[in-house]
Amino acid sequence: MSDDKPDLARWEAAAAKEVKGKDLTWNTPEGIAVKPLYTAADVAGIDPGLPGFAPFTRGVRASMYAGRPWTIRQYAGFSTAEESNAFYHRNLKAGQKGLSVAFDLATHRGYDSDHPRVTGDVGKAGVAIDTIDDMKILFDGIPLDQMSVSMTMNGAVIPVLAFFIVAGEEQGVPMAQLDGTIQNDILKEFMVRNTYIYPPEPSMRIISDIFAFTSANMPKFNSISISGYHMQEAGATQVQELAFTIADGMEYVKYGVASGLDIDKFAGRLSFFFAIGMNFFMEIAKLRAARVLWHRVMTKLGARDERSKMLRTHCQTSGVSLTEQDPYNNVMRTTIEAMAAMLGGTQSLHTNALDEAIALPTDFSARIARNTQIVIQEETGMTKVVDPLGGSYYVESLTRELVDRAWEIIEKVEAEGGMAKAVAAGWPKAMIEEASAAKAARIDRVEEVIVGVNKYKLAQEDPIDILDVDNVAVREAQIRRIQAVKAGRDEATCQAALAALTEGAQGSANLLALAVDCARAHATLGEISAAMEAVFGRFGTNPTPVKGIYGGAYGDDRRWAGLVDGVETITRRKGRKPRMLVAKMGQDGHDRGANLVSSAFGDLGFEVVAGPLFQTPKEAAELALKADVDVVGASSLAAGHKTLIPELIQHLKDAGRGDIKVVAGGVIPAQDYQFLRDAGVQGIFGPGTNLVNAATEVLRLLGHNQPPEGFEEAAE
Ligand code: MLC
Ligand code: 5AD
Repeated sequence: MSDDKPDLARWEAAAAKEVKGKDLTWNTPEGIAVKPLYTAADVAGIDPGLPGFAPFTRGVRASMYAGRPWTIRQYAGFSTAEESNAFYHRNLKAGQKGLSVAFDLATHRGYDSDHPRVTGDVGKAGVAIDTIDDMKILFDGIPLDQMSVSMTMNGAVIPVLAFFIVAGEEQGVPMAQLDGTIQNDILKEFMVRNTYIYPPEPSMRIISDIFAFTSANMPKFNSISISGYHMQEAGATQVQELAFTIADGMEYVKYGVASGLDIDKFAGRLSFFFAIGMNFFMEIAKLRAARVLWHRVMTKLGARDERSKMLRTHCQTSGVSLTEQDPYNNVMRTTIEAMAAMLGGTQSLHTNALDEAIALPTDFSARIARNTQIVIQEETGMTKVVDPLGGSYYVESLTRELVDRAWEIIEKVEAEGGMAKAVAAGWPKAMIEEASAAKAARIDRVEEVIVGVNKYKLAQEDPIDILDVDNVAVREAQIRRIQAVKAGRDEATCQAALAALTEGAQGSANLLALAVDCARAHATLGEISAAMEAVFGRFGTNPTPVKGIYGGAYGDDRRWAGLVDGVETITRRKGRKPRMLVAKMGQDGHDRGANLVSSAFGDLGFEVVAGPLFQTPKEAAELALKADVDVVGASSLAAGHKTLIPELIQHLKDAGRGDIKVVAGGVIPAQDYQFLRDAGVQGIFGPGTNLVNAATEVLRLLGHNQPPEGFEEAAE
């Protein structure tokens, strides 16, 4: 009998015969060679231990979801505090368990709604919060001693946290009882998300001040949410996301310790945040690997308390994995991702809505997203067993591989002096952008399938109902409230509190403590931010698009060569290369799309002017004129397009350069296309646009009408 027992060699032979010798290894974007079969041989020497015990591979709690399921925490916010508050109440009534506030971009960047730089942004990508009055309305009827509240805020973290503390006080809840999380993760902002305000050094000081304040006064509050989410959204591989997030965490701990805090006094309240994309097992292994890595790192940094070494995390299903095309497919995608998050052992989860690729959720799409989690928790029995994949040959082996690969990157970061230095040097951002360009090329070349986008496309898309926020009306309402607050406050007290904050920024007083005084004195978010900006300054950078990755993926592809020819033809005709400004207007810092476009068009032979972030339409127009471009590509991912792009076109016309073509790309719903065309936009490239097709369109606009012989639209 035992002679008959098949061994690995026999399996290999049998499999090779079935597939006629084809290599079944899957080389993932992380560079991991995934084999078609894992066996006991792959987990030799691996002991994942038990849940609730170090190094927490199998979860941070002994009973995990069998004891208490993860928190259903849906990120939301739009328009005014009143509207967002009503939305929260409806969601909580329908089974959501924790709150998570999305602020608008004006708030993120420390501007009041009446600031001239934010006309397109107010109330659009989140809720507008200018004063303590707004914050009180936001949590009206929500007991802050019982409800845990996450606030995604990084740039304007000091005024927002101060408003939250004072809103609690006014509800009669002392700050010691406030339960929740503030994102407060600035390093990843400099790398990928871009809602910073101040330069890196004072930004890091702000984080240490928050650690000091919350560890002394708010024992239930998680002082940071160290986020890899946005790295994956920006195109990072899972290994990059894992490594840079853990390395960011290490850096914050080192700064906290350097500021004089005892590591075990604050480290137990650090939390994490990861994206969960479509590579199901990789994501499960990533969360397990993250816990192992954090335990290792914190032991190294001298933590003694086990709580300090325990990686607790929130997860969000991946926005970038969802599509505008055939959008109901997004429900399946989100379900798969939610399952990966729970099988990986997350503490809290946001599931994206099916309209993610084009708008903020409606009541309908929010319901389906929320119910995705409720169905998993309450109908499937999946929560009854702790870490049900523990011991899986594949998952355990992948977990170890991810730990090892991320560790290599972490060691490189450490060798170069830590993440703050690495971020300043720029190489993590460049690494992520290279991964992003490679991924875009894989999708555009259909080496990676996206159903409904590059394969199985619908002949006709039916528009779905989406949420549209009237930013003009919201802005007017906010301005009225700012004026009322300013008229009703004791001006001398308010100005004294603001002056004290400025003085504190010059010295070493705790900025959050001083900002709480400002909030009590009814200073606005913009005023509190400006009081620190007076000392710290405001930070800005210029994008540096990666070269050769997107174009390089095309090799001698004939469509690509045809486009390169087209660019050369235009170059000969004009006596110079065609020039394009890739413009980012408003406070929208989502630059993945803009960076990709800059890279791809640069690789084609365009002279690309990668415009700085946060321009006003006037500034973008001035840059277009100065650089004498032929075309402006306005990239918009935060819904400001209907305000900002028409203004840009008007400025160009006023300068007598209506001949400069303007195209728009990004998160632009089909419902807005006609509006933009009427305003003079000559090409619109929505989510999922193949860059080769977009380039063909732009060349046509520039008068190059003949696609080369044999040319077909890409990705048919
Ligand atoms: C949990 N508990 C248990 C248990 N499980 N007790 C007994 N048995 C079990 N099985 C206890 C915990 O110890 C804890 O108490 C309490 O229950 C709550 O559980 P938790 O697991 O800590 O969950 P939660 O409160 O939800 O906290 C999760 C978190 C936190 C630690 C990850 O930081 C968080 O909620 N983060 C959310 C971040 C977020 O939503 N971000 C949105 C980003 S959106 P105790 O006393 O131990 O605390 C974004 C998009 C953009 O960023 O704009 O770009
Ligand atoms: N409401 C709900 N979800 C939001 N997201 C961003 N802003 C909001 C909001 N106001 C989600 C999207 C996006 C991710 C960063 O967060 O899923 O991809």
